[in-house]
Amino acid sequence: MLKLPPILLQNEVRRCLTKPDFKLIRFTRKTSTISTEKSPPSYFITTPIFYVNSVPHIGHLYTALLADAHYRFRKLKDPDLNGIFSTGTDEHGMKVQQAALKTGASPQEYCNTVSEKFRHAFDQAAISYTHFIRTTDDNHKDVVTEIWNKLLDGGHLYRDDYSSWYSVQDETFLPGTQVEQRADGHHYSCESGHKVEWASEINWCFRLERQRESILKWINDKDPIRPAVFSNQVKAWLEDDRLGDISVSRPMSRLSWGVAVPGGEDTVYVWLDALVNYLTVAGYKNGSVSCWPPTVQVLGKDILKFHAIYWPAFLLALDMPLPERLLVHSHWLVEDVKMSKSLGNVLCPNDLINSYGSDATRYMLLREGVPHMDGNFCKHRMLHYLNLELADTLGNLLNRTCSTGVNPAQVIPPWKPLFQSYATELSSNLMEHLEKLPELVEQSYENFYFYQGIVHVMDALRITNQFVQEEKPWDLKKTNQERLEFVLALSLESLRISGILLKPIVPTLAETLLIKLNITPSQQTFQHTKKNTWSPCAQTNQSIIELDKQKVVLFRKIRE
Ligand code: ME8
Repeated sequence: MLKLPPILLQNEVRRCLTKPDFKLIRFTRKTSTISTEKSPPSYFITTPIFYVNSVPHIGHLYTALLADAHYRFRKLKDPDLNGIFSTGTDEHGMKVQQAALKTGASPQEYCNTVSEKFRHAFDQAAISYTHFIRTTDDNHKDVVTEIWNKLLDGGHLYRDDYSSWYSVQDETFLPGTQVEQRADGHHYSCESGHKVEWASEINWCFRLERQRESILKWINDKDPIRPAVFSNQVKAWLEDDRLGDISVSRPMSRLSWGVAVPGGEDTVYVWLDALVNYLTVAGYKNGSVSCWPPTVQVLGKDILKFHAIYWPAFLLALDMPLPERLLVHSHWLVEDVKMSKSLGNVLCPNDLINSYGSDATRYMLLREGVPHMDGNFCKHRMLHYLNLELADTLGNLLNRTCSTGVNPAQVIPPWKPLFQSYATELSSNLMEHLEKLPELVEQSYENFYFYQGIVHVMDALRITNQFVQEEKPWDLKKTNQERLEFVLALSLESLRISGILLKPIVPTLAETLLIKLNITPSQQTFQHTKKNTWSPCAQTNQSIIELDKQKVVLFRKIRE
């Protein structure tokens, strides 16, 4: 066991995470100990856990997709990556308690049913999570109890009379300044528009004020919140004098569906319970975790305050390192309108997947969504992109270059130095684009700008189509066999590189493409996109690759 001075904690833990032989990381008040057993995961990405008061919609799927595409990209870069990707369902609290009551089922039965719907939707969309956590899992409840005791022992909790507005929909207390009375006489949250009720109760409070300066320092020093616009928002909240402490329990007489506060008559506030899920996933037990801190935590802008203020405050109180990055994304509107049950415009992932398939659904959301701005789900435009890009630009290019009319030998010809003599402005432009493509895509994907990465790939494919059009391989077949080989070698190389780079976005479609090109799984890594066939190292061991015999239709045009 190693004993580390607290000042070294963050750096040391990070260093240890990259070492092959450490297993448990232990955080205590003044020292940290790390036991030396086995290699811990070196990448840890999370999504929020979703409330089961209603069924999944495309907003939930989008969050999961952002995390999934990032995780898949990291695995593309490092196929041996030992990573954690967690998602799951948030099943306690007033909102879920009330939703269950309406159905007549017991809260647990109700949660089982809805949680399964989330899991099913994510499975259908090929979300490659490693952990699906439910807050009703026994091991999670044990962690919440342990964390509660730690906060109490550390002097971070106190009993107090607490009077405030409570929004059940947002599961949050709100000061009077954030509440407005409307013509119907009821009070509503100014921010979310949800109805609030007056609550006056004796609760446990958490000393949030104590952590204010440290959180600000974390944000200023580490700049962990992306995009920057959300960082500014958090700083403004932290600089507001009215921040105050927060209530972290509700009387059991009001809220029974949750984790009981040890030895009392209270239930743990649903947000403390929910945020602790990240520790449960990390294997928290007796103050130790097997992987910490999270590499990236993905969340929607609606829960920024909980993740950028409450969550770091809890971690600071526990003497634990803070997440490396919070990736905040904006919301999806449907045909320019906010999704809501009452408007009946909630888009369910299963409906989309059943109509268009998993890859198409993934492509639509990742192609159109940008983290810093609300996205508008316009079916007409999405179908246009799918047909234009997946069916025409990508699918048709594969058909053309693999058809027996153009490619009678059914091969990817090896690159020959004399191909240089056939170079045109367009082919040189294409080669240049393909050489830069991996780096451009890496920058985009790493920063969660998946749409940008996709655009770079589609640009390369569009140039490839122009190149094929210009070279007319169907004529070259009769006139110039060697030039035909050049055209096929370059355009199929473009498809190979694009196929690998599209794996995080449309995994099944990319796999079909790469199988057709006979690229073995071990040759489908990010490294392989950097080695093109005309690079000097590739020229020595080039051989003919036979195309797979199976006929494929990569993406069937959608006609509506
Ligand atoms: O807040 N567009 O759960 P939740 C994009 N249980 N993303 C959206 C969206 C939209 N229109 N609507 C929701 C909770 N989301 C808590 C979280 S975590 C410790 C506890 C996504 O079911 C987005 O990620 O209300 C948002 O932050 C999350 O769903 C809220 O899900």
